[in-house]
Order: sequence, then structure tokens, then C-alpha cells
Amino acid sequence: MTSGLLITLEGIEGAGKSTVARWVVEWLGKHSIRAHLTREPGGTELAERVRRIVLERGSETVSATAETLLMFAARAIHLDNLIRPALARGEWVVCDRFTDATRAYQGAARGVDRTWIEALARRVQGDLEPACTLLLDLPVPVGLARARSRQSGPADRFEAETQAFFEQVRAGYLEQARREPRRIHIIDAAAALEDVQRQVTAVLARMAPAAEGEA
Ligand code: Z5A
Repeated sequence: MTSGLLITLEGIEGAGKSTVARWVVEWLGKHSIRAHLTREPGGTELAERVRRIVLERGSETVSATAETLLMFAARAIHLDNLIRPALARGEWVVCDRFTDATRAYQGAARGVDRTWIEALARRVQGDLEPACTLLLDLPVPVGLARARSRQSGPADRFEAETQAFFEQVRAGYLEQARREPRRIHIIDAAAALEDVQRQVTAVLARMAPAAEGEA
């Protein structure tokens, strides 16, 4: 049996990752590819508990170092219990955020040392890398307006961040895409959803042999 592929979606808040991730799983299903939809931080019962710790705005300080370690702790649990077993069964995994989010949020925006992030990534992931990453890119005010129009309840630790913070996140993602142009595909996420889906189809069709000719 051949092993499955890991596809990740990245972008700032409100870029449309969750919407597009659901659509990607449906698209793969129509092409006879079984895919799991999951997210980070989270994805398993235990990793979702870590997610709650890292997102909630409590009274104690959570340093950028602690935040980075929590992201990788959740990722290690997620990899061991969901991602690696699924890939070993030959299934695909569509993951809403992965290590590029740590590079962008903790690295580019919070200033955590990049070498340390890469060392943790190697330790936690080994040689596992996404086969393809869809970077949903759009101007920060557009993403924040989308996210805030839909937000219910109090803002979490990231939702409470400033526009300047998200500009650094976006710049961090675009820098990573320049470093890895073969893996990271920039999608114009400011476009209407049908156009975003068309751009994503062009990428997926190159990965899913059954869908050749559809792009
Ligand atoms: N984080 C981190 O710091 N380090 C890490 O390593 C990881 C994560 C893994 C939780 O992530 C936080 O964790 C995240 C970074 C941090 N915080 N932030 N920011 P999350 O993914 O759960 O949270 P999020 O980015 O805030 O998700 P989101 O706001 O739900 O954004 P989204 O998934 O990209 O958007 P969406 O829900 O699909 O769409 C938003 C709205 O726009 C919705 O009403 C859609 O119907 C609409 N939409 C979507 N596409 C379109 C188009 N094309 N046109 C018009 N409207 C659209």
C-alpha cells in the first residue's frame, strides 16, 4: 500500500482556511481519495485540550517560548495519534494549519528564534513534511473584517492581536513561500470563493492522478 499525503492550509485569521479545507476534502472524495479533515493546534482529544490552554486568555503570562512549546506538544500528539496512522493506511490528511503557522506566528510575529523552531520541527516531525501547502493570502484588513463579522464570544489570545501583528504573520508566510516555492502554493484568497476553489483545483489536480485534465 502506498502511503497517503499530507496537505496543509495556512493563512492569517479569516483567510478562509476552514471553508477551503472542507471543500478540499469533498473534492478529494469525488476523486475517490479518502481524506481526513483535521486542524492545529488540536485534531485529537488530547491535542484539543492543549489548544484550549494555548488560546484562552487567562491571568497568567504565556511567553512566546511557552506558546511555541505548546504548539509543538499538540503537534507531536496529533502526529502520533492521527496524522501518521492515517498516512500509513494510505489515507490523505487535510490539516488546517501546521508548522508554517509556528514559523509565521511564533517566528515572524513573536520573534522566536527560527533555528530553534526548525530544530523542534525536525524533532517532532522527523522527515514528514506536507506534500503541498495552500497559503491563502489576502490583505490583513480583509481577513480581519471577515473573521470579526463572524466572531461570537470573547476574542481569544490571537484574535485579540493588532493589525500590525497580523501584518508580520502575513509577511512571515510569504517569506516561507519564497523559501519553498515547490511546496507552498500562494492562493489569492481575496477573490470570490468560486475563484479560490478554481485556483485550488489547479493545484490539487497536479497531485491527484485521477483528476488529471480537470485543472
Ligand atoms: N497558531 C499559532 O500561533 N501557531 C501554530 O503553530 C498554530 C496555530 C498551528 C487558532 O487557529 C490560532 O492558533 C490562530 C493561530 C494560532 N489564531 N489566529 N489568528 P485557527 O485556525 O483555529 O483560527 P483562525 O485563523 O482564527 O481561523 P478562522 O478565523 O476561522 O479563519 P479561517 O479558517 O481562515 O476562515 P473561515 O472560517 O474559513 O472563513 C472566515 C469567514 O469568511 C467565514 O464567514 C467564511 O464564510 C468567509 N469566507 C471564506 N472564504 C471567503 C471568500 N473567498 N470570500 C468571502 N468570504 C469568505
